[in-house]
Amino acid sequence: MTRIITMGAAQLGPIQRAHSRKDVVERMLILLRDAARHGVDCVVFPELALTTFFPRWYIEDQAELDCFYEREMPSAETKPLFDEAKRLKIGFYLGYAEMTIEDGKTRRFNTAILVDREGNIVGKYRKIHLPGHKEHEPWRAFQHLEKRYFEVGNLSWKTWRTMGGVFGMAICNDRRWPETYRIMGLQGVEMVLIGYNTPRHNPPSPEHDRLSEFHNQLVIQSGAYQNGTWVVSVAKCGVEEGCEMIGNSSIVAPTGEVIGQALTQDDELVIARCDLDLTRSFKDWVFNFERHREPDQYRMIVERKGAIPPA
Ligand code: CDT
Repeated sequence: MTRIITMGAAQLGPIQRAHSRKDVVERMLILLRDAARHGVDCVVFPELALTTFFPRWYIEDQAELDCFYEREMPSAETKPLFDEAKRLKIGFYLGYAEMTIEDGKTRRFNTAILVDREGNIVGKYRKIHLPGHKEHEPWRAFQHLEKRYFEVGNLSWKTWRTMGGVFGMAICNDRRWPETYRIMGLQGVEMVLIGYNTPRHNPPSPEHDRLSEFHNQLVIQSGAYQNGTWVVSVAKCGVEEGCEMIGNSSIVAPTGEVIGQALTQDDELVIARCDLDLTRSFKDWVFNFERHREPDQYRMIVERKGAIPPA
């Protein structure tokens, strides 16, 4: 038996600060139409896909900062993307900075939505692992102020039955943490969608810079295999406002193998036919959670936050 879904990793090259949402949506429409020509069912756009990666700057003026957030989805600027995707019958994942009012309080999240092939928003995820720092650290070549500009996501990781499979979402730094995949694995996920912005240079640990692509591959391939799921992981990349971000957008099979990968650091569409039933032999045998997991022995994972080595 096969359940094929054709996935498109819609990598975006750099978005400079001067680029408007309209400019970006036009680039997305080009990728979307290319996807349609190749019979793609669902495309994945990156994290914070509508603007430049603004956490690289310490911005004190709240009004200036707020320009990077979306107050509604779709908005007048993003509606053409929703309309065209619906017309072409293509689902999509879209990452954006969300500003919302909940219980009379303004809240800001690093968010992704999943839209089905009929144009309905079927799922929302708010990034949980926020990397970087909260205060201005002028010694850095550039800032990484996600901890300042976003709250920790409050929706956990869910999965949704849509487009013929069980879909889940994560955002960028989440992909480095095994808990991310396992929580979706425990909900039977078959297709994990991830968008990212990964600067090559990490100021506190520059000795890791040369390993950026390797670490990217390592985590998505292991996450896929250990949970018997497909992973489509998509970059915004290239040199954005003087800061280089890695590409390497990938489609990974439940075998752990990369079956499609971007070659550029620019707008690029990577396509793969993904058989959702390829998840079965992993979910039924080596990673049959019901048969082999021992949750009683894992209590420390939720009871302890930081490592405490023996005395
Ligand atoms: N956007 C994002 O989460 N980027 C991080 C950079 C880590 S270094 C602060 C990532 O994990 O790729």
